Amino acid sequence: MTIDGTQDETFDFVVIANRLPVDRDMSTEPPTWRTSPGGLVTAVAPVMQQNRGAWVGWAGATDQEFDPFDLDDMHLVPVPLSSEEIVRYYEGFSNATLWPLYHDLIVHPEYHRTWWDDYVRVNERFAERAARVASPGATVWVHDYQLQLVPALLREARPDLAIGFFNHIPFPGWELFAQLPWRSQVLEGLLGADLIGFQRAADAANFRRAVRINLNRSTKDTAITVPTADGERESHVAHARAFPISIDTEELDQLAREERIVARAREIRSELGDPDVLMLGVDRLDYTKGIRHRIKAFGELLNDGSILPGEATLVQIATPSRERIEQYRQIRDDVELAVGRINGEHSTLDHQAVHYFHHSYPRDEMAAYYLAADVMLVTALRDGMNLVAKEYVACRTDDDGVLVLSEFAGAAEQLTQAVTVNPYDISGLKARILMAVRMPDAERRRRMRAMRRKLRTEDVRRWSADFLGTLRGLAAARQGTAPAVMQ
Ligand code: ADQ
Repeated sequence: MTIDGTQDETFDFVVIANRLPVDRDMSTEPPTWRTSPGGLVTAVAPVMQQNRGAWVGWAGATDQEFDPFDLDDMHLVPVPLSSEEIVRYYEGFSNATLWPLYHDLIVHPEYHRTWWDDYVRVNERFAERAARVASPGATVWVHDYQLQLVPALLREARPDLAIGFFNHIPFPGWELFAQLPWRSQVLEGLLGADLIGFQRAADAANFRRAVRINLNRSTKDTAITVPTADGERESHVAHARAFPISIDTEELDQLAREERIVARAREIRSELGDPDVLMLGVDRLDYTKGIRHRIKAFGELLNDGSILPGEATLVQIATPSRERIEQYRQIRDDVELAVGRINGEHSTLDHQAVHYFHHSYPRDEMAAYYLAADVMLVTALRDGMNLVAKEYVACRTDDDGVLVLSEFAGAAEQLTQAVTVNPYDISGLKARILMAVRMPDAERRRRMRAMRRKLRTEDVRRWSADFLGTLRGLAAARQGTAPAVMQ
C-alpha cells in the first residue's frame, strides 16, 4: 500500500540500490525531481524500459516519505530514511565499518552494535518495499555493500523471485573479513541470491573461501549449496563469480569527438600555460584513491629535478565526498596541505605546479579534461574497478595518452596495456610516472589502441546483459523452466 492508501503496482524487473537515480530540485515550487545520470542508470535503463522496470532506493531527503512516481520511463519507489539512520546505517555501518574493512583497512573500521542494528532495520525496509513491487517470478537486482542482507530477506519473503546481487567494491580476504562481528549474518544475507557478482575473480574467490571457513559449507567451482533456514533441506544453489563493470564506451567516444569538446580540451591546455606534459587525477576525495601518494611522487620528481619546473603540470580534480565522516575531513586536509607545499616550493608567477579543484564537473567538461591530459594517474590503494581509468581510454579518440594504473584497481585486469604501478612504492611510482612522461609516440599509440579495442566490446551494456542473462538462466534451472527472455 502507498501512503495515500492505493495498491502498489508490480514490475517484472526491479533494481534495488541505496540511492534512487534522482535529485530533488528545491528551487521550484512545488519541488520537482531531476534524474541524476550515473553508470548504473546507463547500465540498467534499457532493461528497465523494455521490461517494465522499477527502482527501489532512498530519494536523498531525510525524514520525509514520498509515494512512488514515474520519471523518464522509470518507476521509482522511494525508501524513507531518518537522519539518525543516515548517521548509523549509511555514514556509520556502510561507510565507516564496511568501506574501510572491504578496502584493506586503509583506515580503521569502527564496529558499533547500534550501527549494525540500524543496518539490519534499513535492509529489512528495502527488502519489504521491493517484495511489494515485484511481480510473480520477477527478476530483482540488488546493488552494493549497503544492502548485503537484502537477498536473504527477499528470498524468505518471495522464493519465486530471481535474485541477483552485485558488489561494486572489493570483497576482502578472510583474514580481514574475519574481524567483522556480524560476518556470518552478512554471508548468509548475500547467499540469499541466485547470483552474486563481484568485480574481480579474486573477490569472488575471497567470498567463497569465507563461506567455506565461516559457514562450513562446501563450494564447487562458482556454486554454493544453501540449505533452508531450518537446515533441513537444500534451498537453492547460489553462484559467486566475477562480472567486471564497465562504461558506456560508445557514448564517451562520440562525446569526445564533438568539435566543442576538442576545442575545450585545447582551451584547457592553453589556460594552463600550454605545459609540455599535462598530468591528470580525477577521483572522489576518498582515502582509497591514493591521491596523497600520487602528489608525493610528483613533488619528489620536482624536488630531485627529474621533472623540471615548467615542464609538467598536475591537475587534480577531487569530488567532495562523505564530508561528515572524520577520515574524509582528514584526507582533504592532507591533500590540500601537500598541494600547498608543492606549489609553495615549485610554482612561479607564470607556472603553477599543481592545480587542485575540489568540485564536481559536468560530463562534457570531464571529457575535455581527459582529452587534454597526456598522462592519467589512477593510483588507488584499493578500488573495486575504477571507472575513471576506463573513461580516460574511451575519450582518447586520438589513440594518444598514457594511463598509469594501480595494480590494486580492478580495472588493471582488463586494461593490461596500462603502465601498472604499486602506489605504496613511491620510488617505483616515480619511475613509472617518468616512463609515462617519456614514452615514445609509437608505444603510446600501440598501448592505447589495444585498450580502446577492449573497451569497445566490453562496455556497460555487455556487463548488464551478461549478469542478467546468467541470473535468468540460473533461476530458470532452479525452477525447472526455460529461461525467460530478457531483452
Ligand atoms: P567510485 O568509488 O565512486 O565507485 P569510480 O569507479 O572511479 O569510483 O567512479 C567515479 C565516477 O565519478 C566516474 O564516473 C567519474 O567520472 C565520476 N567523477 C569523479 N570525479 C568527478 C568530478 N570531479 N566531477 C564529475 N564526475 C566525477 C564505486 C567503486 C569503484 C567502481 C564503481 C562502479 O568504488 O571501484 O568502479 O563503484 O562499480
